Amino acid sequence: MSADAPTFAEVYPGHPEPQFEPLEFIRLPPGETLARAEAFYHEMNARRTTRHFNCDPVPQEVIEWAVQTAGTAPSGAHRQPWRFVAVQDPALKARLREAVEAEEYKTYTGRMPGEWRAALAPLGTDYVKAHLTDAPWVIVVFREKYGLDADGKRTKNYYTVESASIAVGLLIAALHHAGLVTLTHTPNPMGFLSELLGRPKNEEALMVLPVGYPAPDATVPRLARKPLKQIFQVDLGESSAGPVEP
Ligand code: IYR
Repeated sequence: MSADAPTFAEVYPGHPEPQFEPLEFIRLPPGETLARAEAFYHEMNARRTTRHFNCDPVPQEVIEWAVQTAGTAPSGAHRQPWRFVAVQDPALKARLREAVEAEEYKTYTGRMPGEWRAALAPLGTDYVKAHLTDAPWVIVVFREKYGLDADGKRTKNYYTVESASIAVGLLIAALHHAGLVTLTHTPNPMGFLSELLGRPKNEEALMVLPVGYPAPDATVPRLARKPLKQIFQVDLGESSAGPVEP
């Protein structure tokens, strides 16, 4: 860094110095780090998205811990621009399903272009969203597009899609770790979800995740995950990992 690097006061004129505290960190022996990295991969690789849920209850506390895990995600300017609305009321789930299916019906029977249809054919998804009423919980994730201060004035948020999507990733991992299944569902358009769940206009639904236990006869599409060599490159690709294959 050059000697004439700007000071904090020059970069952030008029702002108080940020407050720092020591990082709490336990450094693991390298062998344990490797073992944990591998074990976590195996745990997460056992996760599957299924459309077939049963109605066995899941305690609210479990959902709350998973949402707290999601809330540990990093976010743009630490704005934490996410809200998790957990729906368990059967009547509300039924209304949610009805509204989702009305949109999805239009998508699947009309507006879905041929290429998209071809991409989904191997997964066999359709407009019938029984999981929205079968699963004991449906978590609707909203991203806070902008903040509202006490006077109702808009405050800017940053990287809200990225931030809320990272939180969803952690949520999915937490639910799987807890022994539950979920399905990432992205109804389109999503506007009706704000109205149905009484969310303010600064929030926009991002994803819908039914959560619960799989039905005894649950199935999943037969599919393979891309191997490491297809998703990973080290440096310029001359290392043992080789270049990412097209
Ligand atoms: N949102 C629709 C369609 C859909 C789109 C993709 I891309 C998927 O991977 C799965 C479904 C639906 O939820 O059915």
